[in-house]
Amino acid sequence: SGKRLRVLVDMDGVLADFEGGFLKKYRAKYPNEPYISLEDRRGFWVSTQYGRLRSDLSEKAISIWESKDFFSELEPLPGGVEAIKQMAEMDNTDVFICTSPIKHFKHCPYEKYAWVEKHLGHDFLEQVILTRDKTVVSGDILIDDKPDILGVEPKPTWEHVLFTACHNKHLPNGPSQRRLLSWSDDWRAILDSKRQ
Ligand code: BVP
Repeated sequence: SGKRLRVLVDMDGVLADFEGGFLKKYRAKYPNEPYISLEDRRGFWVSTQYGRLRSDLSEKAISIWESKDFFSELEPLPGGVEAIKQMAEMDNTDVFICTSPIKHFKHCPYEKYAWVEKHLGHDFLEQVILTRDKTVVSGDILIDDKPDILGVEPKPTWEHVLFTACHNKHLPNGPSQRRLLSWSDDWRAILDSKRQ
């Protein structure tokens, strides 16, 4: 009953395994350099933590996700593809993938579309929103692993549901911030809680 529910789902760290894909390719390209295990990851920005490890490692990290085939070859995170397909088939529910491309635009935007076509099908390309500012996109829920989602709109329409990732799992939960622990968690209950 009531109006349709609009769900925005982030891509890196929620549908696609950015952290796992990064670490695998970083270790392959720089086998003699130190690295940060997924267990030791803290903070959203991989480049920042690598830069603190040793200042030259920030640019080495950046070189990984700026490389051709990085985004297209990311593995799906467990249950994500199935969940978003099921979400899209629910009554009165509109689902969009809302993702921020890197500013090195040679490969990333193209490969994000290629990933969606490969894993979710050609028709799902209609649901892709590429934006560097998610606060100007309207929706009821944004499922995203980035703890702080800021932009020019101080009062976004969506409730941010924090998707648990290696870099945010130790953060204390804010007063009102809800979490989705994984795609095995009860995402249907979170959606239902927003329906009128
Ligand atoms: O495209 C991803 C990778 C990039 O930022 C984008 C995050 O998009 P959302 O998940 O918010 O949609 N990215 C870039 C850096 C460093 C750049 Br310098 C990083 O450390 N981590 C990261 O995810």
